[in-house]
Amino acid sequence: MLKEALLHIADNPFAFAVGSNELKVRLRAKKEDVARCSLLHSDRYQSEGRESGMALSKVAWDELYDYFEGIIPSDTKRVRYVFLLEGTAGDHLWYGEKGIAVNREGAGYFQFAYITEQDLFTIPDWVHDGIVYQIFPERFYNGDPKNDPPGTLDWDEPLTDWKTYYGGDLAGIEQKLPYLEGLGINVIYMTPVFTSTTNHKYDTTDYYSIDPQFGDLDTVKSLVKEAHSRGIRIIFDAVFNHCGDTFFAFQDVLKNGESSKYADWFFIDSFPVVQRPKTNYETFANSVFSMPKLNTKNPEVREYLLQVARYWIEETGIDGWRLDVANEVDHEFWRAFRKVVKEANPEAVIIGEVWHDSRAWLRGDQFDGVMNYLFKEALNGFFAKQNIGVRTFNNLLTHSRMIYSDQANAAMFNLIDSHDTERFLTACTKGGWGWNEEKQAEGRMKLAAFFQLTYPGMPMIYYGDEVGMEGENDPYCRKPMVWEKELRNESMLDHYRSIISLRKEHPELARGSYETWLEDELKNTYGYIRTYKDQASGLLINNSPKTQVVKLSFPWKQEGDTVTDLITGKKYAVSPDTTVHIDAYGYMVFK
Ligand code: ARE
Ligand code: CA
Repeated sequence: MLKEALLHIADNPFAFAVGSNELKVRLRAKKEDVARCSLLHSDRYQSEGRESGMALSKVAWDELYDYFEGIIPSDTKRVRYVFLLEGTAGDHLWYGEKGIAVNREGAGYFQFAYITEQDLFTIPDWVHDGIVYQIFPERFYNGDPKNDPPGTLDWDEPLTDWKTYYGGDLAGIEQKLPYLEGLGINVIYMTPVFTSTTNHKYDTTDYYSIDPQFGDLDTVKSLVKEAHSRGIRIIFDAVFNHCGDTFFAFQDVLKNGESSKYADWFFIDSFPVVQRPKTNYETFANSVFSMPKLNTKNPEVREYLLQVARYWIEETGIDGWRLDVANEVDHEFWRAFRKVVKEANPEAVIIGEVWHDSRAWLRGDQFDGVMNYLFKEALNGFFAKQNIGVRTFNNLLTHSRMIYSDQANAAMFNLIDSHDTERFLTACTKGGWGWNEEKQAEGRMKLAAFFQLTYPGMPMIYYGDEVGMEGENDPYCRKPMVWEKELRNESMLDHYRSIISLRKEHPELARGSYETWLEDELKNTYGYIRTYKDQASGLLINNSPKTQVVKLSFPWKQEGDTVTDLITGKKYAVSPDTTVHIDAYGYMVFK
């Protein structure tokens, strides 16, 4: 065995409690190097020699490594364990805190001292069944023309730049709840709605008021109440990294300079404050003068923002927050934020906006999940751009799951695009195999949506994707929602509706574990198994432009059983040489 590749740390994400009396452990080894992985465990105070044994299973692999997992039960919550590995060459090694050794004494033990209730990473149960719909309110539906800002364009006028208004608002979202309920989603995440000077509202003027273009406090209350009555939860966007330059505190600094009592709310290099051509204060990104960065080290700022977080939950009953530029705000602030939010509503969810490895925020003390851009990158490369194959696709997904605990993986917002990226269908038109392109792009988009809707974590649908909207990067990914039946892609909409209801009917598709079933680089076919309690489904996708013949084995079935493809209803007998034909860009679900 390659000792250098073995890795376990008695800490998240290699060891994490999944219940008050259950510790999940994960071990990494060189790929195809370890034939069997087991461990001995006991209470930490137990005398040696009285440990229980337990086998771990291989749950995933990527380019270089295999990953093994198991759940150690512990009545006392105090866990001591040592791994025993058997190499594919028949050699044995022990692995504990002291190191890797051929004899058990040389390895010592790993210790998970105590599973404290306070440190347990808990996410609301509803999250496991969450299907999210992202709305950019200015562009979803104009429910109240009376609040339209001057110069509002007609809904069907082409979008030509990023400063225009179309009149979308909260009343519009409320009026379209029946549509969303029919689609099958059960969570709405909307980009910011507080008073601000832009259409995107990421530059907050007033954290305590709803932008009059969108509505007011009553409009929100009514929306939340009506959404809740339909089983739909509402998530707000918290822009706490920066405010708008129209925010009262920054205005005071602009006016009073160094003597402003808000001077320390920001990061100002010198006085007087200069906004253009280059700011002498920190902002979002590079010198975005309208977005001064907030100093969350200052207790007044911290308290102010925490009160905002509490106020909207208590006042309107919203179900959580998505956190803008979350990785540029200090961890201490987010820890305090979690306390406030979960105290106000233990069922609320917290989703950070972090585009990269987010381990530092996903230990149970800050966020529940993040906007899963690692997932997006994998799907974009595989289905849309077609510049990675099955193996790389699997490697990227494995990596994105193995860096997190189960809880974090379940609370991900799994997106394929957003208001900050080109639309997925547009990305699909840029990849592929060069013939019959339009049809293919649609087929690949549908396949990607199928995968997104059958993967662990919360699928997040960006408004309009389900009706075939296209658009390049910001601002063209923010065009007004297409509502006319003649203009929308009905076949795409049917597809979304049917895969969403498939996910709801079969709990393993939402709540189940995930295992790679099959990866065929040449045929571009990929399979995965989802298992939850006594339910299992094997899913097969064909990411190639032609029909493929695939030989399948069904490890969760016996020879002589039958499996049914839930998509076509067709039955197959389980035998050592069961083969199936799968259409170009087709998908099958065997149960
Ligand atoms: C506007 C224009 C843009 C123009 C930009 C230049 O629309 O066309 O390029 O100004 O200044 C909001 C608005 C945007 C607006 C922006 C600035 O929605 O329309 O852009 O404010 O006024 C990084 C951050 C990530 C951030 C993205 C955009 O890490 O947090 O950049 N996303 C959030 C929101 C945005 C919002 C803001 C932040 C600001 O979701 O909508 O923008 O409040 C790599 C990097 C990532 C990077 C990503 C995208 O992957 O690793 O860190 O994300 O690229 O650039
Ligand atoms: Ca309006």
